[in-house]
Amino acid sequence: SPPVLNRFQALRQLLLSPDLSFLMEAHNGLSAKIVEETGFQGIWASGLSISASLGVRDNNEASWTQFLEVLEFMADATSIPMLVDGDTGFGNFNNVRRLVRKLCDRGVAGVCIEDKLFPKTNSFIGDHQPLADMEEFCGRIRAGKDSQTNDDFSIVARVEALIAGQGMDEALRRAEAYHAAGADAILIHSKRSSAAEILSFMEHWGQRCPVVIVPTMYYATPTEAFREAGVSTVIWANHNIRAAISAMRDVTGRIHREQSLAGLERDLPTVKDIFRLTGQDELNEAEKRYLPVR
Ligand code: SPV
Ligand code: MG
Repeated sequence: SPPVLNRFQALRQLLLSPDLSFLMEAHNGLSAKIVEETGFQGIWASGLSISASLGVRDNNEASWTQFLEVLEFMADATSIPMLVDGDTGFGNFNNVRRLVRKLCDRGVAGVCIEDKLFPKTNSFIGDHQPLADMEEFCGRIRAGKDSQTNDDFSIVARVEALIAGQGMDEALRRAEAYHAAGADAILIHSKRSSAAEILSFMEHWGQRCPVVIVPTMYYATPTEAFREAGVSTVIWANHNIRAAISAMRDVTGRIHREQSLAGLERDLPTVKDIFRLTGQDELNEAEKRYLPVR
């Protein structure tokens, strides 16, 4: 049987394996558990989703340590690897160094950093987002790689050139520079409703290193097209927070209208299900072992 991989090795393998892999968004410990028990091999800890779940904007309004607290709950709640959305790295190379060390400490298998400036703006907002200087961003990648305290920690460099309207040549130039700076994979992002520019990037890039994509806006593209293009990993980036919003609106609206729980109960997971998800049984067993018998 194959050797059991730790989480750092598992993410590395997911990125390097020739098969198409998938990361599913989660934004807290509970959603991370649901992603794991559904059978996903890895978690995307989305900045947008975690921010939204805290009721703030995806503009680094939550501090990086507040973000880290959420990530710690997510990592503790699961055993599959997590790729964390590290936004810009929360500053310059020095902030990236501290971030990477803390993520390694907490069992987070990898971080994605994007070539923009702190405080970041979500890629789907506005037209002309300023990009980081390419050399400066390479320094952030090198500093991150030099700071990882686990050899198998991964840094994914996210290229925002297409988002910023700077064209394919600039996207390829930056991807090449970030790869040379030591990035373990490139995330190429697009806000188009067609995957054409992503597929074109794949063609030009070849297989120089693993490529990660986020088909939020080109959602109608068949997954087979990504497989055929040689994409390493697809991130389903925000679909649990969006599902949570519709589920919460639905139940809150019904209770508000009906002023009763009678018609609702059978449509919801039971309280027992919550106990199961959070491992209540384990505590009951532990109490037998550790509490004095009275
Ligand atoms: C996120 O999920 O926070 C991402 C992906 O970074 S996106 O929202 O498409 O920028
Ligand atoms: Mg993000």
